Amino acid sequence: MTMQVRAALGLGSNVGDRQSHLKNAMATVRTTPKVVVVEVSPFVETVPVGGPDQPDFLNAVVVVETTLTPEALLALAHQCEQGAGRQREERWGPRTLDVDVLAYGDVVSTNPELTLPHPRATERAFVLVPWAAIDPVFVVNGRSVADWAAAVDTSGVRPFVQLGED
Ligand code: X6L
Ligand code: MG
Ligand code: MG
Repeated sequence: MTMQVRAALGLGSNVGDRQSHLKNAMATVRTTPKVVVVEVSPFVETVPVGGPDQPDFLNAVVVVETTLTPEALLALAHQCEQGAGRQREERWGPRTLDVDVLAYGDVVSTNPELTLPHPRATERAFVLVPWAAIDPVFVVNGRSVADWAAAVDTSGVRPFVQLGED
């Protein structure tokens, strides 16, 4: 029996058709062997944090159950980014699609290529608000996602109305 691990992916886009970039990434994740999407958050429109002046982001979180290793899940994240045509770019600058592994079970890793949990996961409202909407009880660094979300300034996060959602 292979371990099913609960993991969370953070998605963000602020270039081009942001909604399509997020939906296409979700479709890629859904069709990947050994990955089951168990929750998809509402989309939120968010004020950029860090980096240069840039357009507002569309952010979302996807919770999966997977038997992929953390490294394979990171490779899937990069595959999603490449599918959106992400280019080499300025650090923290605008991007068609960013997919981050926010957490992989209770695994802690200091590997700079894949730090787990994600170093900004517990402090960024653009991650915590959508994540808390779908997996509030998940524990990160000893506190629930709901508790982390209650501790951040959420003024830069607003609901995004997805018209024509079926
Ligand atoms: C000082 C130094 C203060 C660095 C903030 C914060 C850097 C966040 C990078 C920082 C600092 C980041 C998104 C974003 C980015 C996103 C929204 C990052 C990486 N990605 N803002 N900024 N959504 N709203 O997905 O998170 S760049
Ligand atoms: Mg990111
Ligand atoms: Mg990233």
